[in-house]
Order: sequence, then structure tokens, then C-alpha cells
Amino acid sequence: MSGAGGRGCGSPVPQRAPWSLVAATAAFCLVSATSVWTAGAEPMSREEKQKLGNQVLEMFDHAYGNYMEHAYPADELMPLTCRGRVRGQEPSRGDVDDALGKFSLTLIDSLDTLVVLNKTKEFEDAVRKVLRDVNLDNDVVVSVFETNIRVLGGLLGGHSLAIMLKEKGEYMQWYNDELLQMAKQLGYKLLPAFNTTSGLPYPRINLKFGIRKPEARTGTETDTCTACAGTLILEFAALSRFTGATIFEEYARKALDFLWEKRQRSSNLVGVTINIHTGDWVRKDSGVGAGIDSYYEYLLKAYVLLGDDSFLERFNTHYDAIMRYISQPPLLLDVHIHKPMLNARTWMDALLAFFPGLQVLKGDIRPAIETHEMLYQVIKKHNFLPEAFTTDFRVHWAQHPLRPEFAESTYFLYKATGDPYYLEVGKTLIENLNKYARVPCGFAAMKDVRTGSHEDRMDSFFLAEMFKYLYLLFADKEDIIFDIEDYIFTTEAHLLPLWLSTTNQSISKKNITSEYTELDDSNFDWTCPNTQILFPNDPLYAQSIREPLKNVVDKSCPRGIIRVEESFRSGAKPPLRARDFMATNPEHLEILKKMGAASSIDAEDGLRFMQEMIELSSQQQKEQQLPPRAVQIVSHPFFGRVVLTAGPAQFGLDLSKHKETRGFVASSKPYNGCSELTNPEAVMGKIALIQRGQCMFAEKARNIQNAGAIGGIVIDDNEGSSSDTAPLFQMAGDGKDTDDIKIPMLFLFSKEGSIILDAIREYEEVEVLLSDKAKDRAILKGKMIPSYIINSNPEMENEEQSSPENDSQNQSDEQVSSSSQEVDLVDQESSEESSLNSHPESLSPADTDNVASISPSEQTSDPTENHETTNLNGECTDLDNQLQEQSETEEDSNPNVSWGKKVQPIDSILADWNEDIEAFEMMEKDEL
Ligand code: DMJ
Repeated sequence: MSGAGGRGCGSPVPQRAPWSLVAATAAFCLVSATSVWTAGAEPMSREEKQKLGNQVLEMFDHAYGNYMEHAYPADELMPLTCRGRVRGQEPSRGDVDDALGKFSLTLIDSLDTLVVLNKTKEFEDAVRKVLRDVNLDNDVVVSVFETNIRVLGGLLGGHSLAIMLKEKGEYMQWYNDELLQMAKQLGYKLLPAFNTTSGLPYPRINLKFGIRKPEARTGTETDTCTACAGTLILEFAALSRFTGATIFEEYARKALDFLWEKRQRSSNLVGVTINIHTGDWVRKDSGVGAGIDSYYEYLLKAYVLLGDDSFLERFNTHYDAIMRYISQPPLLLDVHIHKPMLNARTWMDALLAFFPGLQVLKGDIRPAIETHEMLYQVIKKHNFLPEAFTTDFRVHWAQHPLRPEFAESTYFLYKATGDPYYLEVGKTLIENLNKYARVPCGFAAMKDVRTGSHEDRMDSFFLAEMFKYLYLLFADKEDIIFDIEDYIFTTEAHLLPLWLSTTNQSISKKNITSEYTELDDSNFDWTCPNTQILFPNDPLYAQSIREPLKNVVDKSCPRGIIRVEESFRSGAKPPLRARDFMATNPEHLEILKKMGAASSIDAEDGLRFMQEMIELSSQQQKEQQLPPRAVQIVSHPFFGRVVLTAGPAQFGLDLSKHKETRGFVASSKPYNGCSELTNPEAVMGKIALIQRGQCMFAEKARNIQNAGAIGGIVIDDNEGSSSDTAPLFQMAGDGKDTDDIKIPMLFLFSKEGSIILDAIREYEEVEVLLSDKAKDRAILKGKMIPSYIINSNPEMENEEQSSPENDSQNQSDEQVSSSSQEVDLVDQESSEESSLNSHPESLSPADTDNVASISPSEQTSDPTENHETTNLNGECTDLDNQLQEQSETEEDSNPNVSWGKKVQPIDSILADWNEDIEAFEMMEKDEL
């Protein structure tokens, strides 16, 4: 999401229509408040701000440079394997891949970032590359939503700044609207998606063949997400107004009109998913995060950009409903559209982090400060915002794909309040990115914020949005070569000029509807908010709102949201939880006695306690689920920056209880480790690498232990398997007593294992750290280089993915198959079965259903996530921290561009593997 730059109410805005005052709704706050701030957090010096701005520039160079060097013209960089992600050449990740259209996505998404970051020369080069290399006519099925916000938006943002630069007279003098022509071409390619009776677009389209034709391979979908259908108006209207071709704005307006018609009339809320033919709500839950977020954003911004009152009326009506039902400060919780008093979830998703920024644009600062502060507390606990977290701030879904929403809200809150606190927040974001996400070849998404493990993924929005907001946060007006306040940010942070509001207005005139007399006008803010009211002569305003929330995450024990708030306000002791109950504790016995007797709240507690006791005992009967572990490569040139997700073992040293194990790696002989090692001298004192298969995991462990190894890493022999697509795998013992195994054992899927094997080939001496959680790079060794001075590792890109040992001994007799469970007891199966299952095509939906999975509820019952306990004083303690302390096929139609030249197709297995975690699947579907 994002907001308008805008001007103060009093600023002369000759090129803008009267409705531009609404752009100033936020703008007034932004401009004025920044200058009135005099107290609160320590102000940050200009030097410090410049230093941080320079750090952002260096980080951008690292991300963009590695993309251009190792991935371009592919859509995205895979920062762990240091190569481009090309659709059809990597295992499918499901809907996430629908953003990839073989159109050099990251380059296009980065265009206007280059100008914001003052890299005008690089922008000029990048535009030339787009014009020379990018083909928009590929036979590939893409998401209409993603293509609109990232590619159409990227081209329009690039065009907007290209004409600005041209006008300035130094750069882009040759430019003749070529990006706009490409944008128009793309716009026409997207139009067939709107061929529905409702006017809501199909979710996907084939760039070459459109929709429905047999060659298109798409057009049978019936549902789309609300944000998918409702996040088009800015780009489509800009395209119409830039070109004079009215059709784009008309189509986007029609889709918005339909969504508005379909709002639930009594709650004024919209659901997450809608049937594009009937208009029925398919998912009737409603929030401000995944699946809906940018629909609301675009209503308000459409008003800002286009000056059409109907958009503001709609936004305000929805906003009123959001604040009434969904906002439970500091939380934002999904509800049912028909029963809006009923929460639909007990967790929040990371996408809602944009909402405080939107609230700033609306001028509603207090709840923005509250929610932002709550999110910041979650980030402080986990370094990043997990994709989903519960109302008691436990991790619900541990991934973090370097999303920019929180940085965006931080920027807008700083502009609105001028409180230097938000600069400190930005500084923390920069530090965490460098410390935990930076890898030699870019920045890698976090696979698990708890372990610090990485995913081979750097989404284009990281360059489009994150660096813009972070840079702008620290920049003064003179650091930017144009006036940012003359532009509005799209949801992908692309810049569209506000002067479009007065250009080619015929479309809007023709389409404005007049049905809005039914609405209560008193709900609408037509005037510019005054910072004297927002911050009534009290510069400590933001701080005073934040202060009570300071410990909301650290001090909260898992419990119901209403009670969280209640006890938070009253300072009362939290209710006793079943898992904390100790029969020997007199205080607990006293509380127990009271339950059901004294008050309705006690009765409620009593019931909850009983329920929890039942759940707890059934949970304890379940098989032990261990959390993932981490293998961190600490030797040159990795220096701890690459963290691989590893499966745990149910035997050997428990890394969550003991100090981590660190050592150089050595391959065992025989590589399968199934008999006494013939190279004990090579593995003595080292961490032995062993191939999966042919005997029990425990047997392998004993053999390497006997040879003197201090730990073991079992590497999957199913070529192409990856923790990106497979569920967590844990190694079980042999059904006998395994107490004799003292060394730690971890499991790596083939892709992660090959990163280590490649490193051995390249650098010979490779040192790793086996632990429950990645360790801070700074404390790994005195040898550490400053985290922001990184050399990329170009050599890695051409390395083969399989080891020589694999080649000779790859008699994989085991696979992650329908029979495999999270806990594999036996490390043996017939090779016949293996070869059958090692092909994705052989995995029928039924097969994949049987694949080991971790459901969201299982995830949350993961021992690592239920670490908060209540001590005798009723204070919450965090076992997480204690533990941490203890252990610290599509054709390529552009002949000029070689898409696959740098790519080794390592992952042929597991393609199209269904996501196995139901919540994961749901979120991915709503993934924006
Ligand atoms: C971006 O592509 C856009 O901001 C979108 O609206 C939401 N999700 C991503 C970033 O997380």
C-alpha cells in the first residue's frame, strides 16, 4: 500500500483540482507535524540520518547488483543458489509463481526505485534494457493482480519519472514515451480478463493467448480475491489518463462498482473471496490483511488521484465498519461479514501491517500508532514480522518474505508525527535485514523467523518498496531529485503524478454514479485535519499512545484477546493456563478453587482451564513434534550469512538444550554411512556428511560417531527435494535405545545439502554451525566482516547441484512419499518405489494429500512456540529467550534473451506438489 505525498492544505497547488485537498488529508499531517515536533525520543542528527540513508543505498546495490549480475533477465533472483528464477525450470511454488511472466519482473519493479534513490544513470540504463529485452507476449499464465501492480505499475512509475527527468533537461532526453507504449500493450493484454458479466476480472490470464482458448490454459476459475479485483483503478486510470484510451479506467471502475454493490449491507464489510460470475461471497471472513488490503487502499487513493467523491464515500463507509468491528486496538482481527461481532480468526497476517500507513493517509493517527507499536513489538521478538501471528503474539506461520508493509507504515507515521522514534524503528529494520537476511548474493527471505533459516527467494517487491520507504524515511527534501509530494504511491510503491487528476477527466465524469445520497454524510471527513487537533499542543502525543503498549508482546501470556486487553488495562494478573498449572503450587490451587465460584469471569476461566486440560493431555499423547533446526555456514565467504533449514533427529544431542555444535564438514566413506567408515581420519573431530538411504538413521549416526565425528548431517538422496516445498522432516531412531548416540544429527533436503556440497567443491574447507536457531553473525567469530560490506559469490552460480558421490551412489531407496511421515522410522524402501515417486507426475492429488504435513494448529502446538509461561509472581517469562541464551514449459518468445542460460534444473522432483499446510495454502492463495 502506500499514500500520497501531497502538500499542505495551505500550499498553492495550481495543477490540482479542488479535491486535491483530500490528498492533503495526510499531507497536512505529514508536512506540519514533522516541523512541530520538539520533544519525545531523542532527535536524530542529520549525519546519522545520512549514514543510514547511505546504508540503504549500499543495501539496494547489493540486492539490485546481484539480481542484474546473476539473475537478469529472469524474473527474480534466487539468492542462495545465486541464479535466476525462471518459471518452468524450478519446482512450482503454486500461486506465488503467478507473478512471474518471463518479463524481467524485478527490473521493471525496480525502475522508479532507482530514481528515488538518486541513481539516475542506472535508471537510464535500466529503461534501455527493459525496452530492448522485455517481451510481454510470452505463453505464460500470470496473475492479473500481480501483473497490474508490479509490471503495469512499474512501467507507469518508470514512465512518470522518465518524463519528469526529461523535463529537467539532463537525463532521458532520448525518451519518447516508450515505457508508456509498453504499458498500453500490457493493458490491452489484461483486458480479456474482464470479460465476465460481473465485470470482475478473472484472476489469471495467459499473456499470449488471453483467456478461455484451449491454448490459454486458464479461464476456468470462478473465484477471485477482493483485493485482486479491487486493486486496479490507480494503474488503469493512470494508463487511461496518460494515453487518452478511456477503456482501462472504465473497466477498473466497473469492477469496483460491483464490489461496492456486493458489500454486506448491514455490516458494510466485504469478504475475502468472491465468485466472479455470481458475485456471491465465497469466503465471508473480513479483515484488512491478505485478500482485501489494497481494495481499501485503492478506494482512498483513487479519491486522492482522481478526485471522485464516490470513492471517498465508499472508503469512509468501509472504514467506519473496520473501526467498529475489525479494529480491536492494538489488534486488527478478522470477523464474519454477516456476524461482525464474531471473530473469524485468532491470528493476524503480516500484510495488515500496511494499515497504519493507510490510517495516516486517512488522518486517523491514534489507532495507527497503536497497531504499529504492537507490530514493532512482534518484530523485536522475532527480528521480522512472521507471516502470521496469534493474538497472543506467538508465531502462527513462521515465514517472512521480506515484506515492506511495516517499513511503509513506519515512513508514514514518521511523516505524520515527526517523532524520531520512527527513525529508530527504521534503523532496527535495516540492522535486522543486514544481520539476518543478507547473504552473499542478495537478501534471502526468512523461511522461519524462529530459526533464522533462509529461503531461496528475493521477491521483486523487496526492491520496489522496501528500499524506497527506508530511503525516504531518512531522506531530507534535498536528498531527492524531485518533489515526492507531487506523486501518489501505488500499492507496490510505484509513483504516479497527482497532476493526472486534472488530465483526461472525461472518463470519470461519464462514470460517476449518483447513488450515494443514501449514505449518512456525517460520517465523512471533507476537511483537512488539523495537527493542532491531532496533537493538541502536546508533542509527546505519539509517545503517550505507544508507552502503555511497550510490553504488550513480551509480557503477554497466551490467552484470549479480550482478556489480554482487559488485564492490560487493569494491570490484573493473567488467568491461570492449564499448561502452567502445578499441583504443588498453593497459589494455583487457590485460583483453581475460585474458578466457577466467584464471578462470571472466574467461571469463564474455569471452563477454559478444563478445556485446555483436555487439549493438553490429548496433545501430549500425540507423537513428539520437534521444531526445525538450522545449519549455518560460518566459514569464508559465507560468514554465517547462509542459514539452511534442517530437520531434527529424535536421538542424539538435543540442540535446543545444549550448546550448538560447530565444526568443519567432511564426507564419510561410504557416503551412506551404513557400515564402519573407511576414512575415520577425515571425519575425526568434524561434522560428517552422510547420504540418506540404505540403513537406519541411527545406524549412520553410530558409525560416524565411532569414527570420531562430532556431529552428522544426513543429506537427502532424492534429487531436487527442498525444504521450500517439502514438509519438515525429522529422523527417528531405530526403535531401540538410542541413548548411546551423543552427537547431534540433522537432516538436509537435497537442495540445501547441495549448497554445502557446492561450497566444499569451491572452497574445500567449509565450517558449519548446527543449532536450534541461527546465531548472530557478529558473535560467530572475531573474523566477521562488517555486515554491510559483502562480496557476492558469483562462482556459486555455475556449480553443479549434485555431488560426485551422489552420481556414483545415488541409489535412492527412500523418498518423501505418500508413506513418509513427519517422523521417518526406517531409512529404507525399495528402489523401485523410489524411482516411481521421484517424479512429480507420479504424485496424484491423493498421493500428495498423504504427504506428511504440519497443520497450523500443530504448528502452534510446536514446543518452540509455547514458550511463554507464568511464573509464581504472575509475570510472564519467555522460554524462547532462555533457550536462546542457553545455546545461542513455457516457450520463450524473445530471441534476444537467453532465459535458461545460467540455470541448472536441479529440482525436477516435487513440481506442482500441493502445499501441505492448509493455512499456508490459504495464505498463498490470498498472497498479494
Ligand atoms: C506487494 O506486492 C504489494 O504491496 C501488495 O499490495 C501486497 N503485498 C506485496 C508485498 O508484501
